[in-house]
Amino acid sequence: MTHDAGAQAAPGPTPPDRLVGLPSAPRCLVMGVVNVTPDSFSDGGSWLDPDAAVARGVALAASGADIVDVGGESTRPGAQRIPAEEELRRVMPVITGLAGAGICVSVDTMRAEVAGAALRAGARMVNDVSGGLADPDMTSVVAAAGVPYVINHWRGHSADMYGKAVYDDVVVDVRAELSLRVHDVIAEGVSPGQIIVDPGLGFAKLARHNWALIASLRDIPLLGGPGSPFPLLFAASRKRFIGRLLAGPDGEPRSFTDSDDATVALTALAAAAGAWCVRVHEVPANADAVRVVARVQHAAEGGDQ
Ligand code: PMM
Repeated sequence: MTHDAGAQAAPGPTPPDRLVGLPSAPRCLVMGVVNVTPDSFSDGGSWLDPDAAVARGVALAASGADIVDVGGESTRPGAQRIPAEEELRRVMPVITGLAGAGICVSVDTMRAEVAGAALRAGARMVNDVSGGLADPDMTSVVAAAGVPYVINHWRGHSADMYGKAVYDDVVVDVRAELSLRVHDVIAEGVSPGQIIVDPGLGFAKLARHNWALIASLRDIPLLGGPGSPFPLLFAASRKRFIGRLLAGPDGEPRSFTDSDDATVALTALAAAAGAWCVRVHEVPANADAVRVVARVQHAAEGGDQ
């Protein structure tokens, strides 16, 4: 697959026949994260209590999140899987509470059983970091519900993913593998208009792979076939490669919370490159950044003439 240099996903509101059920705005959207886990990268343990998690999701929405992403299984490097019952126990009260409060909820899960329960409780989209590879029943659940579906680039579970971080050309390879997944899930009944793609920063990728993908972000959604270019979800927030870039003189990586300013810089770059949505742990500065980018894009299109 070749790079389509110069092409980009068009900015502006989502067309009415795409991503049905989700908010739409003439800017990049913002997805706030609530990890209901004891061990996620940056916020593990903070929102394990259901009431605290619901309050966090409400606060994220109040501070500008268009969507709140609720996950119950950590995908940090080396993480071991948890039983489905435990994942359900963690996320269901939170999804029920947030959806009941009128918030647009996304469920971050690799399991069809969890996705189905979350959708029945009011979640409006499925964010599957495995892109349907972890659970063969996932696509039929998503297809039957007709909801938007995030296909994240993934090569295997977190326990051993770095052994799979081998690419000839990471941009070409990620696009080719995403393209295959998109083709397969469409063949399994998912509507092309409900597909969102994500380059999967940190998933079977070393820091240099993440930077190369970010440098070619405009090319990622151009996968050919029905639905292309696809809306792109960008999820760099607080990931380790940012902390490593910002390491102090002693080589110690910057902490997760102290890399939030760099996350905002990446949000601005992603929005300017046509990202549909950014997934972030701290919302306000990112919500400002996407508005600034949209205003500049408006001017660039001659909107001030
Ligand atoms: N990363 C994490 C969790 N969910 N979802 C998508 N679509 N893309 C990602 O890159 C992604 C994700 C892990 O990050 P966290 O534990 O800090 O939330």
